[in-house]
Amino acid sequence: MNFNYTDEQLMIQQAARDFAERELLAGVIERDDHAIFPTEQVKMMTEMGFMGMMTSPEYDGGGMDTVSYVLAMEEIAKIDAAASVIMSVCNSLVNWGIEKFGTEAQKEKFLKPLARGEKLGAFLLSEPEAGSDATSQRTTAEDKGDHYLLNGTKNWITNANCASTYVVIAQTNPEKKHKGINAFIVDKNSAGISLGPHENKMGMRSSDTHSVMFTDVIVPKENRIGDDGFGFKYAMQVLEGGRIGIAAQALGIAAGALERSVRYAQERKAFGTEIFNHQAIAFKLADMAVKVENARLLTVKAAWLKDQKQPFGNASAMAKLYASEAAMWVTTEAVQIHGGYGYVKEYHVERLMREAKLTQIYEGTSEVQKIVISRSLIK
Ligand code: COS
Repeated sequence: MNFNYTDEQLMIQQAARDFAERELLAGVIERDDHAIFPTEQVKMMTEMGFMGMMTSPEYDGGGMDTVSYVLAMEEIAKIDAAASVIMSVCNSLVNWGIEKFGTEAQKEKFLKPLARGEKLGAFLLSEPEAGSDATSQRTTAEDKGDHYLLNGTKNWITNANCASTYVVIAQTNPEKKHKGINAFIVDKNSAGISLGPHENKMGMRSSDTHSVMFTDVIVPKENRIGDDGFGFKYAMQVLEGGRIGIAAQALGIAAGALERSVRYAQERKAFGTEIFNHQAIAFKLADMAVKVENARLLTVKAAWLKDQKQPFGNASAMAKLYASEAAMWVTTEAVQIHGGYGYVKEYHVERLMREAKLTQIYEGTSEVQKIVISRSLIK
């Protein structure tokens, strides 16, 4: 067993940390307040290769491993979790699935521009009535011979507006239930696609979230990913990888809250001494540090298993469950340690707490992760 990162992994971690502190920190409160998309920052992340970092060089990506991705995600999420989710959707929900299951033509046409960051991607699975119950897809993809006709509505779609390339999950043969579901690559500029208003969210406010409506959208047959009926399994496998990204994001949020709390506890005085010297605070920090470290170990292990081409679905569910619950707990304690200052925006921890909440919900709620983990116990 080797707990050391490679020189390359450490270099990526450092680059992400420097970038986040230099470029993301300054405007993060304002972007969150006014729900402003980080256009310039995303452009820089693209130039640094973060949007296609796990895609292989053969398809114009950075060819980095999942451990490097986790390290970069953690550093970016520490400062601006909304920027990190834009990156995680592109890397793990869109690019990875197309590279693993797409045809050569799909990779040439869609993956390469995504990996170069010229285009951003979005993954459209959730619907008004299909969140956790992902098999209940109401969006239909009618087989019309040489093309499919898409109709329906997708909800809470990250990158819905900024993306050019959608991966859409839809039902082709309802009588076959989940075995009738397909995954399609859809050009966002296709006729018949419209977006709902930007969602006014509790946290991750600057990420770009909308509902997306499809009305008789023509999708060429060659845009279907995998065999007919592969769509549900496709979504499940893509989410296995996605959950490592969200675990890393939750880890970053928790680690950011811990760092801020340690700093604050050494500056703030009460009862004649820095509050760090009060055991009530020091022990909170100790408990926070243990949770952050546990989250890191589970997340890096899931990433490592994926890099070793070993099964990682259960590990990613554990990492996502643990890291997101830890993030919620750690950020709540961080606000408590900061007292009144924690409840105002300038100290960042209230934002981290709002951001943590979403990690318990998206890409499978904590309860869904428990379904995955508990089922694996009796397999
Ligand atoms: N990889 C490959 N196949 C998988 C899979 C995985 N990780 N998980 C399930 N499947 C397959 C099953 O093997 C089954 O196939 P067969 O019928 O051929 O045996 C099929 O998919 C249906 O699986 P299952 O019966 O387990 O489906 P359930 O309806 O019970 O759903 C959960 C399982 C709840 C785990 C799933 O629906 C889920 O993950 N929901 C949350 C979705 C989500 O994360 N939404 C948020 C999106 S934000 S982008």
